[in-house]
Amino acid sequence: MSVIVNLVKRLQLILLSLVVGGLAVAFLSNPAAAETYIVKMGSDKAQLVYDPPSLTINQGDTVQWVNNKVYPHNVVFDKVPGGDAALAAKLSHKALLTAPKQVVESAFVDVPPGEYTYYCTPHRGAGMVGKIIVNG
Ligand SMILES: [Cu+2]
Repeated sequence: MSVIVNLVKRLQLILLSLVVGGLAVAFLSNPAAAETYIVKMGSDKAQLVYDPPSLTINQGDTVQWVNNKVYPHNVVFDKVPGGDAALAAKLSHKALLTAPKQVVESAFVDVPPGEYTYYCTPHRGAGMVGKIIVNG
């Protein structure tokens, strides 16, 4: 009788450790879901700015730029970590956006952490510059 009781106890312990282990693996291997952030091009008060001008995101997140006011606007990355010109070009949207609420987006997937700066070609002189900080 005690043999069976011991066996059941042992099986319970094994089952419990499997459940706990499984939960731990599921919890640790589930990365935070990727977010999508919106940057307005031209503030609601029609200032020549990106709103917000600076944005901190995580690797894997996406940024959408929405044509809001006083367009045309565009998004041209000039400085990216490591000075990678190909990466800067890939993230940029040089074509001028002329239609209301037009959207362009860049996914910051498989990119190095650090500061990414960009500007709007027609309004750079007016101070329309932006920054994306990608957390490592
Ligand atoms: Cu602009």
